[in-house]
Amino acid sequence: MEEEDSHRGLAYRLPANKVPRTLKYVAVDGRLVAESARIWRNRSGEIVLDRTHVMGVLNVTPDSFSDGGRYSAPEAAIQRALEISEQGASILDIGGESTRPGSAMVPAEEEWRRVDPVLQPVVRKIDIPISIDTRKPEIAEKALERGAAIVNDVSGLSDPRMVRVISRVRAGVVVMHMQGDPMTMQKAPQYADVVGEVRGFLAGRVEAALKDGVERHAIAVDPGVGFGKSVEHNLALLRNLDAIAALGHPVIVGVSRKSFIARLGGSERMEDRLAGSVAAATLAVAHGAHVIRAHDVAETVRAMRVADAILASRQDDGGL
Ligand code: HH2
Repeated sequence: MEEEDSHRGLAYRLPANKVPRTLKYVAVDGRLVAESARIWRNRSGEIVLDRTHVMGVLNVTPDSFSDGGRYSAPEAAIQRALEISEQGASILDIGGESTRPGSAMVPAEEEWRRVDPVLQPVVRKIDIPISIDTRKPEIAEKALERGAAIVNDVSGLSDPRMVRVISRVRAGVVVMHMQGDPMTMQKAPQYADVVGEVRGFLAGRVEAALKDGVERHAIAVDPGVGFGKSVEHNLALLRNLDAIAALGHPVIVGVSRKSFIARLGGSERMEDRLAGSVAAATLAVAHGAHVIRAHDVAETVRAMRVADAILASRQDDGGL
């Protein structure tokens, strides 16, 4: 076993030809579809999907469900951004609006007032790409002007102006699925076939983005765990992520500290949700996720290294 110094510290480096993904081609509706994504391009370069990447969460909000208020002061937020980068995240996701269940939309001026003082200093200080977690094209546009590289849109590009903002500057994008809107989405989420419907929605939004000039390799997809989904819906999506990965785009999954983790893990306390979050992330990766969005960056990065090594060793066995 070869151990190497990575710039984040000592880490086992997977041999380059051993991509720890579980699928190359998969059958969906009786036909073989695209190879699992290998790169994700953004404005500042590309992320090679030869290992699992962690997207570290930085909420500069007073009311986010797990860390609201903790990083609303710009100095605290900038400090946390540096930590997230040092802990091995591949992407920093900055958000100025909570989309937790029951939340109302924040006016654009207020959202920008929260993000603006943090974004530029952080762009200067860290070298990982920054994504802006927003549903508003005007926020995305300003953030991209200030150096963000990716737009993370939990509304799945519902505002047609968003696609133009992204394609104009060749930004990366996360297209996420949500049923309804944050205010009401958890009241009574309903699907006849949650996996098929989420996959169909994402495929449609990807097609629309491509038509409007967004580059294929810039588009990642996210099933939107907890966004208009019951515990059972979340479990079905996590178990069947390979059907989403078969779209041929990088798959992002955000399970970190979400309420289904509390329900299944047996404790509502925020500080008790780490183990369940890592368990869910690990299985998501085994089912085809490429990027894990997480609050607990150091722990998730370490766990994903182990998960990747196990998945890669399966290829050594001829297990594919
Ligand atoms: N989850 C949250 C926010 N943004 N983006 C993507 N792509 N995927 C997710 O699962 C996702 C997301 C919710 O988490 P958080 O940002 O911590 O909470 P809040 O919305 O309360 O700020």
